[in-house]
Amino acid sequence: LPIGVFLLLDILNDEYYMKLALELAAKAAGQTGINPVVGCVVVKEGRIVGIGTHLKRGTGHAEVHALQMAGDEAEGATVYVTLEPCSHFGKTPPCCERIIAAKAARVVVASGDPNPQVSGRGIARLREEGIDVTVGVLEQQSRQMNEKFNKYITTKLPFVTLKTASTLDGKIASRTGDSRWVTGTAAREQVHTLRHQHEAIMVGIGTVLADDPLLNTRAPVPAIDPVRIIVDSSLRLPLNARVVTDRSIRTIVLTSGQAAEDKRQALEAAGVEVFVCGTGAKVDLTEAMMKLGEFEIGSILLEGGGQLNGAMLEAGLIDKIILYYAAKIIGGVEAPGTFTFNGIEKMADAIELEQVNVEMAGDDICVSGYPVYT
Ligand code: AOF
Ligand code: ZN
Repeated sequence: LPIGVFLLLDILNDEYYMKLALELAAKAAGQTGINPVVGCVVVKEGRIVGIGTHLKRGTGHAEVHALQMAGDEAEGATVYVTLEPCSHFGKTPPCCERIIAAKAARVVVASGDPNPQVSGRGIARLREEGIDVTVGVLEQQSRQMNEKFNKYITTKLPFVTLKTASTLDGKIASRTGDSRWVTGTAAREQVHTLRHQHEAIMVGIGTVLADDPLLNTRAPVPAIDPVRIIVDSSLRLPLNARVVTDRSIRTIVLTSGQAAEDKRQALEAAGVEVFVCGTGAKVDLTEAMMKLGEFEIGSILLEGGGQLNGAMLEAGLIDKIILYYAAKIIGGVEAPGTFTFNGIEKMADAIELEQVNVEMAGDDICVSGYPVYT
């Protein structure tokens, strides 16, 4: 066979095992906190001898689990890992040293680790020991899978995904306030998967006063409830709201420097955490994101309503937008919309989305993309 064919087969093999490692990683999406999702597959002489996934922050990294399974078979093997093996002592020891100790011959990495404590040092350390390292196999998939981690680890700010459910004319409720239901069951189930995959869910006080939601995750199988975050500048949150009385989930209220001190104490006594953000009459959202980042909230699912969505967008704090549209039109000058803000003057100043994707969710349409702030 010509050499080109061997090279091609080699590439197909690398992608084959890396795809498996990515699939292992994807299953843990939402359960690793501020840590990335990572999968690892160890292959010796054409056989898989170890597999592993990072399951929870503070517990073993993917490579550790896979090498543990491989045991002595790891010697001379190829290690496929979706993220550059770490080189630092975090909550666990460095994976590159573990790979070196196992005497692996080759390491295939999907993408580099943007963590400033790693960022190329893991790969360099492996090469230093004479291990053959290939980087960039299915890199895009790995990066996309860790978009939340990538932002948080480089900025210490949470990755914010905005989700809305509206009619085709952009209304989230009718002019009488009726909103049950805008979209169908398939879209609503996807939203609960999104809740599972974010560390926190954030809504405005208007939504809480209108719907008294529980803001938990309700999926066909048990799933993780995100921390609840309520943006409430003047602390209008009633002490008998379900987000206050249900103590099974953490609730954080973001408020302004001008909110009443006695109400704040009453909420704290009821078990709610209150963060004062800025000195003005409105919550300083940029400061709020910095504060949440300091408290290790790495990702937030923003579920509006329109006022908060508009304010977050105007402040340039939304990273990803997922819009569900029901194929319905309801009109209503007073009917609330997805984004309530003063708006731009010229079409040329519109906030555009890039990497736009459109797909069906049951009978509803799902449009997603990443806003570009200029
Ligand atoms: C890997 N494999 O499976 C993961 C990695 O505090 P620690 O010890 O869990 O370290 C967390 C950092 O390690 C995290 O920020 C990221 O840079 C890397 N995560 N690395 O080689 C893994 N989860
Ligand atoms: Zn590691």
